[in-house]
Amino acid sequence: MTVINTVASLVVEDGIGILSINYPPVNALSQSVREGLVQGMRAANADPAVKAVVLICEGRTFLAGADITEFGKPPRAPSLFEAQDEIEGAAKPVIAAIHGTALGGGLEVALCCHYRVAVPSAKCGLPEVHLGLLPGAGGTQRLPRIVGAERALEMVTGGTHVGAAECLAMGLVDELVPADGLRAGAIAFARKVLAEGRPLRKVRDADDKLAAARGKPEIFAEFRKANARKFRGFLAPEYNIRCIEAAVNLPFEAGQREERRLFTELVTGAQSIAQRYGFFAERMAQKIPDVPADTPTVAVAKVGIIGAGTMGGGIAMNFANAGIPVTLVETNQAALDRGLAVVRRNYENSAKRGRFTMAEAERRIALLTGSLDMNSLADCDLVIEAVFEEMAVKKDIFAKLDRIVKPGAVLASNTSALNLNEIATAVLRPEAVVGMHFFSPANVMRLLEVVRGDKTSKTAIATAMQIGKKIGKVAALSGVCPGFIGNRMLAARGAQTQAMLLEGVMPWDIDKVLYDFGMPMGPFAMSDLAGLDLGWSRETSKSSTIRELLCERDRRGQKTGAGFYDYDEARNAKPSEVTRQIITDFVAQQGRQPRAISETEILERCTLAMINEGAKILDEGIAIRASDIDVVWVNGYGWPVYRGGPMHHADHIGLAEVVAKLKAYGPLMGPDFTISPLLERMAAEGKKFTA
Ligand code: T1G
Repeated sequence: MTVINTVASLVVEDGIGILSINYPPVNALSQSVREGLVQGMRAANADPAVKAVVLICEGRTFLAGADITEFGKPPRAPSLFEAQDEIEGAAKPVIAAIHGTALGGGLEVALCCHYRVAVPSAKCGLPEVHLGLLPGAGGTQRLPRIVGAERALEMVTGGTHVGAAECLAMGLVDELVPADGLRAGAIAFARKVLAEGRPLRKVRDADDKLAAARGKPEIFAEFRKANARKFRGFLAPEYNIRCIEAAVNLPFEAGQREERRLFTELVTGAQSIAQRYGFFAERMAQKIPDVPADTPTVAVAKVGIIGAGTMGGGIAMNFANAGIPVTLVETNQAALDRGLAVVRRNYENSAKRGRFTMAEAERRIALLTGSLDMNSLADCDLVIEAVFEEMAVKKDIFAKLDRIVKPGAVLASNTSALNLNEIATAVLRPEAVVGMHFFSPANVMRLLEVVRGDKTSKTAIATAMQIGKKIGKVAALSGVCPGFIGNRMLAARGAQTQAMLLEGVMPWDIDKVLYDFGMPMGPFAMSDLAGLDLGWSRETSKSSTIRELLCERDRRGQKTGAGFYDYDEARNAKPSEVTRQIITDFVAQQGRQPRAISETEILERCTLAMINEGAKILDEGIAIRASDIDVVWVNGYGWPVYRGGPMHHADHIGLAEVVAKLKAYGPLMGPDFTISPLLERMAAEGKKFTA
């Protein structure tokens, strides 16, 4: 064996050179890997005993992309292009042997190989768009030459990981090899290539798939139109589309130059910096300083959920999707049947949309068992309470669970704001009690706020974080306070939006500012969607707030066809003159003078109030780090990922500027508003939250 460098080696077996990369954890294309590829290919090319080369990786995956930690730093030779040139320009066939996930630059390297084989569990993709980027090493030029323009558009703008079977069908992979025989299978394929005298096929030379799209600009116009809402505010998807257009309309070299030009613009831009920050922030959130990675966890083989309402049913689906059986407990048969029917309908709709087969939907539904008896939860490893947000109800349930559920199980509450420490007083094992706050719709929203009580054990925390990742959630740890991280900051924003209504601003003006900022919906549209009458009753209503006035007029939101907005039968919203009059009259009745408020003020009072509350959350130790706060807001509330999150946004503005603006707004921020001492201190010291 020839050791090429610390991460690469070359073995020659009966005429086949096996160039192997070993750079844990994901064989990212760091400088050492690039060097190993260049030197290894040169050695293989120069060795007359080598008739063909197999490029393979050790560990869990094939090359998983450029080393994201290198972005923003001075480039270090050799470049990825040099490595690709050594492969594509080789005088002998090079075969990529793919397992795990060949992603980004990893797939771009494989596309420079003459052939590609993969095990059935392998996946290929160009997910750079999730980093605010585009494939910058020829991916946008080579991929459409194999799969065609339309499929390439979907792959580069969706950043999806495509399974090996589909890659084979598209021609992205030439052969599937046995799951437990990648190396042998790749060598056998290399021998076949030699025996059959197959050509040194270069993807860059293929043109027939591009010719099919040439002279059809409508392909791109229709794709842009169909995805306008999804791509709203993002730069990277549009730049990816332009690269595929370049592949169709320009020679390879010119197309690659356009790709590099657009890549350079993106990689230095604020959006990609924010999205790369978010990539690492999600992974950092998994790390809890005093709960080490080897903390013992509870193996979760069976889950119990109390409450089969919207949340309970959605939570149950997460576990069924991961193949974990769930027992759903309700208080009466009608509620149980209703809950299970909603779950069934959700699965059937997903199957109808082609997300998976109806057989798969039935398999997941079969993992859900309904019960009216809490004793059926006795053997659960994890029980999640998802009932009405009422402390007495929750404590009663936990007291019963304490008597029923086996020792060692984790007892979780899905409470969105209540004091977990008080809930834990209801049991004799407070160390087993943890918060697992899912976000509605629980089977869709990625965020899981894991709440650590004063007595919560490290095992309970580690288990909640681990199972959260297993069911595809992004977990972030919160301490106990009203609203934890996300809802506490939402309340801080709400104080400003409610105050601005009383200053004469219309709800739709506030919603527009936050929607244009990148939020999926404004706060008032959200309220109409959720229903204005949560916690409201006609008996106690006193026309003392705008919400009460609306509810008293049966304007309770989308469900009644009117709330802050008026809705047509398709639930399309439009500003309401009735609401305008209600607000105008109420403001006058309060003796307030309406004033014009600029869009800038609306945005700043909302976002700076959130940043200030985030600083307090950090200062109180409710959040471990600022980036966890951003993980909460991006994944739980739809803060635009290309703006990083409230704390990243604060750094983008500059903390000194944040403090100066808050001071300038002064009393407008409200009589109870105080600037976070931590924020002031960090601003004075020129520090950043997310350095
Ligand atoms: N660079 C650096 N570190 C990476 C990395 C990467 N590309 N991918 C993962 N890591 C680290 C990650 O931070 C974590 O570190 C550990 O590896 C395990 O990751 C030129 C410009 C491969 C599907 O976007 O999608 O190529 O926390 O927890 O859940 O055109 O990692 O342990 O210290 O995510 O098993 C394109 C990104 C780059 C792939 C594995 N490639 N990675 O998931 O493990 S840009 C990507 C992933 C590019 C070219 C362009 C996933 C994974 P730590 P993990 P996982």
